[in-house]
Amino acid sequence: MAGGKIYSICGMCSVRCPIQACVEDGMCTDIQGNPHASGIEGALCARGAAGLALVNDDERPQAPMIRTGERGQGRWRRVSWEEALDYTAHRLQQVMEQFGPRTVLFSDRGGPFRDLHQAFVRGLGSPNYSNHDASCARNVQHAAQSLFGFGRKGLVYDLRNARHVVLQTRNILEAVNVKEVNDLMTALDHGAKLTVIDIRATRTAAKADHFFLVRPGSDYAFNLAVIHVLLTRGLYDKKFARRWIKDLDRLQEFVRPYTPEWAEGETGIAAHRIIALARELADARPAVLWHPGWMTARYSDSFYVCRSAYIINALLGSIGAKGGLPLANTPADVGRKGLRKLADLFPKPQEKRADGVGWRYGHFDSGPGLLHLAFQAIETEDPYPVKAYIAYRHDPLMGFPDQDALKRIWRKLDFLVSVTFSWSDTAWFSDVVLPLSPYLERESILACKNGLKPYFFLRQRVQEPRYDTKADWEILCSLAEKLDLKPLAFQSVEDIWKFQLEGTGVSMEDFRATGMVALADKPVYRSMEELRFKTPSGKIEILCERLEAQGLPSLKPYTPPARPPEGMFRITFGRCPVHTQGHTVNNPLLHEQMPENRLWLNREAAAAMGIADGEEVEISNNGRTARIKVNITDFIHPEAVFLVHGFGHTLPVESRAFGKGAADNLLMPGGLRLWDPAGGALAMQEHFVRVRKIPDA
Ligand SMILES: Nc1nc2c(c(=O)[nH]1)N[C@H]1C(S)=C(S)[C@@H](COP(=O)(O)OP(=O)(O)OC[C@H]3O[C@@H](n4cnc5c(=O)[nH]c(N)nc54)[C@H](O)[C@@H]3O)O[C@H]1N2
Ligand SMILES: Nc1nc2c(c(=O)[nH]1)N[C@H]1C(S)=C(S)[C@@H](COP(=O)(O)OP(=O)(O)OC[C@H]3O[C@@H](n4cnc5c(=O)[nH]c(N)nc54)[C@H](O)[C@@H]3O)O[C@H]1N2
Ligand code: SF4
Ligand SMILES: [Mo]
Repeated sequence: MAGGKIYSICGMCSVRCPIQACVEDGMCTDIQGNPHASGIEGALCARGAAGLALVNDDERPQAPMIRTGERGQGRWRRVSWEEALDYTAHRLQQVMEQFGPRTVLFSDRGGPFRDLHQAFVRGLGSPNYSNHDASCARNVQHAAQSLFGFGRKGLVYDLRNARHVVLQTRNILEAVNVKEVNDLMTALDHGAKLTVIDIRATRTAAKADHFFLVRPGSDYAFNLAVIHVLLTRGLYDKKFARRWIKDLDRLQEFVRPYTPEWAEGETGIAAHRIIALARELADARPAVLWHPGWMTARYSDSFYVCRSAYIINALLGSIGAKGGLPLANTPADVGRKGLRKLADLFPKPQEKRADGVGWRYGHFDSGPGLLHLAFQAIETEDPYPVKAYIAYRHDPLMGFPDQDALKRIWRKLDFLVSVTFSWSDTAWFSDVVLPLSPYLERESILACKNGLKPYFFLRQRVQEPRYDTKADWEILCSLAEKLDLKPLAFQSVEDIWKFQLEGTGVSMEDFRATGMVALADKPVYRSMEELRFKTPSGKIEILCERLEAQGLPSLKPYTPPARPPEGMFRITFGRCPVHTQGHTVNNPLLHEQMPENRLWLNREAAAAMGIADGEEVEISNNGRTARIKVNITDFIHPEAVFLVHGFGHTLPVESRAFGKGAADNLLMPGGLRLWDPAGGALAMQEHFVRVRKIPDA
């Protein structure tokens, strides 16, 4: 590791782009995108470029800590790894002996490295592995499953080859995935059209051919009208529909009343514009990609918005099509063997999940379940108590609504441990903090990316840890050893890699040239005939038995979103290009780029309250109050205010982020109980906030 180039994987957000790091004298000097990775071609986003600032930040946990004061008080004892891991293993053992292994809950950030985490939780004998996704993309996941029988990642967004891309609740140029941005820009260069549907004009909207500023929460009406036009005017792909869509007649009947003229009243978008869009999409089909959304934990009908977006794609014949949403290939789909799973080292626990997923709620994906329902189980002890919680690179106190309620619930835990590379509200509230090495200072297990051209990839350690921090495998395999989970007690990462590669025909040597191992020579577009949808009929099912069995409609009639009460606004939120969620706000470089968030406020609303641009205002909801400066603009729907998520930090250990901007998640009292029963995700935009001018002191 003395010098040269090392291929690895970015860890500044959950996209995990391939990178190339330069090393001199064992120290990383520069990072760029991996030039061999298709769609990356050397590029990184601003956050990826700030990876070294993370490594060099001394305001991150530098050694294991055990709490000495009350939870959240911030009084810590710095301990050795030996003591921290012994203590953690001992406390977990205590809980498991007293209440049973099922009372241990674990959540992470999902993604390609989760196999190690799942193995650990299985090894403990708990069914309660969960992730962040109830606060992110679960509605999209469940929408895909309800129609296709497989999840959202069973389809690829073929942006590069699309002729028309529709982004609805998707700010692709600011909520960044480098490959997606590059692919979209390439498509636009080649003449593709871009349509953006948002409640405010984003940088993505600035590049669009068509921009629709919709009433917040009315997207379902918009989409139903598009379906209406496609069906009543015969603009849909009839051949595809006949072959692949079941119950089209029921859809036809259902959308009859949802005319564009009706939708105009709901969405504020002129009927003729909706009709024109449907026509343009029909002209471009099947190379059309109507994005089903990503961060869709927003409304009580977001699941149905995602579902309707997928249905529009199906009507345009773009499911399975080049330039639309072709089928993702697993290694098996291209005749190769996938990585051997660490989770298979242990039998699958037979116990029911504490969140009720898979048995009480038969229509949800039991993979990661639904974390807010697991939190509910901590509170109610129904179906059984949950006594220990491992928050693994996860900060629910910022990522889930209603921090006060969640802290109240967590007080019932006997043991709470956080594994993280930065301070977070959750880490601060934990009993033990196990500091993870930042991604440049650790290696990870091997991972596989399914897609048109599936590949294995490797995160390598670029330099040795600056502080007393450890890699995931070091932490979990040591705990496994102490807890007597022998099969997972690997002594080196090479042993893990060897285990994973067994039977794949790939060796570690094969990663040397580019850090990745492609499993196919070129992108493979499998034909639809090679696929049977994993539904009972083998087709795309408009009526979903699993939903109906729960008493939930497959085709939900439209209910208009509540209008904000006088003087109040719907809270909306999202990303900015230079920060990731809540954990980069204190990064020295990124903080410099954007030290605080501002509240987007419509110009007329601001004028009515006598508020000037840049002025600090008070926002509040049911006794929760924050202060934030306003950004006055014509380009946001007057019913909404918008703020970038992740600000408003209050931890004294983060000197840069401390007290800057406001936290949207604090303005959502009762939000843990507001969720979509059909899609499972939280409905975090079903809150109204009051904006007040601060009287002169
Ligand atoms: N109110 C509101 N709530 C939201 C959102 C919102 O916009 N508004 N957004 C939602 C969305 S889309 C998501 S995905 C969730 C995110 O919620 P989280 O996943 O909790 O958020 P992060 O800040 O990405 O990461 C959590 C912690 O993991 C630590 N960490 C440890 N190792 C790593 C690593 O290798 N890489 C990274 N990146 N972090 C590591 C970070 O230091 C951080 O403290 O929040 C959701 N919640
Ligand atoms: N720079 C950066 N990139 C990221 C992340 C990050 O933290 N920073 N996080 C990653 C993660 S975890 C995720 S989930 C993705 C999220 O990716 P996106 O979902 O694309 O990002 P968001 O900014 O959350 O939301 C997208 C847009 O939805 C709009 N919106 C809000 N309400 C409505 C509505 O009612 N109707 C419509 N049509 N639009 C609405 C918002 O104004 C916003 O512009 O980004 C990923 N990429
Ligand atoms: S999108 Fe940016 S921060 Fe996220 S993994 Fe890629 S380079 Fe890193
Ligand atoms: Mo997300």
